[in-house]
Amino acid sequence: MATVLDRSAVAKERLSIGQLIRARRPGYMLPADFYLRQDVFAADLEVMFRRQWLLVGVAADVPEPGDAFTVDIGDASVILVRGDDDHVRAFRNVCRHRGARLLEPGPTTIGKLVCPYHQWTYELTGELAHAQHMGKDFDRSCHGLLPVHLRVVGGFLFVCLAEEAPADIDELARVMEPRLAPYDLANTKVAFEKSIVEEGNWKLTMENNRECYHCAGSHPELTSSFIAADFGFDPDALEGEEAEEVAAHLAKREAKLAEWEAQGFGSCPVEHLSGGDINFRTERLLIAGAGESATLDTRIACKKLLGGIERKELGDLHLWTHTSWSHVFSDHAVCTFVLPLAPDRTLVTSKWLVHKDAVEGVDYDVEALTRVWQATNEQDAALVARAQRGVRDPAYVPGPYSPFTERYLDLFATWYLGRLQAHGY
Ligand code: 3BY
Ligand code: FES
Ligand code: FE
Repeated sequence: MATVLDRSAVAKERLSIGQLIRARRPGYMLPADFYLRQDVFAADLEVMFRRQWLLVGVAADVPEPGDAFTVDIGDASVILVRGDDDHVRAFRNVCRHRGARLLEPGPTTIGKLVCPYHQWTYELTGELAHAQHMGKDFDRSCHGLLPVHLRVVGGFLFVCLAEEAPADIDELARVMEPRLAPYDLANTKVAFEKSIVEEGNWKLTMENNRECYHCAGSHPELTSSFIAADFGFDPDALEGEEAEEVAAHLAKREAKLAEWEAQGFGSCPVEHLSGGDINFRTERLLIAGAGESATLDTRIACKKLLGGIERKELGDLHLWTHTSWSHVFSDHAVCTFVLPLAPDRTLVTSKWLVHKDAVEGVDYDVEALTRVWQATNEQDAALVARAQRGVRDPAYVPGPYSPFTERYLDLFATWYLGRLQAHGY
């Protein structure tokens, strides 16, 4: 009862964001206002989205020169385009004349970027090529598109809207580039993609992804291939058959990692950075069953393997960032990233990548390829919406995280609050 009263007192007082940060109990979920308030959402957009490196796509989104797409980060829209020199660049999607939006959402292919308003025309390098009626003294070189930091890491596209982008993307690149190199994700194609608007705060989406506590209860498809124990378990709570299964998995894991290491694929041990600006985690995970891919039968879904890979059973090389999760298998990769739309709405986009020469209907079947993660995403969206509805209820008080299966949530929440503080909140 006391806690419910406390919560309404907080609501009446309306704590500042700094006070809210200090009100969070370590090891517990965040106070409700973090998931509900417009000013917290604005702070999140500023600190977690505009100043951070964000995974927003894959090189396969823009396979050929002239291919472009846009991504909206709050009010800011960014164009990603592959130039004639084959380099991918990013620009603010705002005309330097009177500010009109240049490109509409969605993929497109262009020779030059022509503003629909008065036809100012930009090269794919961002330079202003033509602007009629501006007089002979008009300096085109001062009116190029505003560049946005872009970094391609092993086929993943990261952008950063900050003037000065955090330098520790170098650390992510140092770790991920050799891990991703054998899969040659730059030479893949998007076999399928899907966006879902989740009815919840983006942090609930991320918290939900950072644990597999809910997997047994909610993900019948995913758990055919995904091993929840790799994301933590309470050793004292394991009994009988379950204890034996986990022990057998851990022994198999040791042997497998040693085998991959010996064969030159790399065991890719856990690297987890959440102390500075950037937050990422990567590891080569084992896959259950036949051990090949995140499919219902745990076998590859695409006959043509990624890169020059010949071995089907290479585990699941995963990468988490603070707004994304990706899983790379021998035959395909699934990359998912989030963009916040409102305090209680989040856009979640997944892309399934296969070798660029793989032929649909011959090498792969889209339904079989996407079945597990499509089902998982739908199930997760329902869980996030359920969590948001509960958090909005005046009876919500932050509950404790499991020290075993939810330790990444605690790390995430602690890192998040630290970032807000580092930026003056
Ligand atoms: O996608 C992921 O990486 C996480 C790991 C645990 C639950 N979720 C599926
Ligand atoms: Fe773009 Fe005028 S606003 S050409
Ligand atoms: Fe899930």
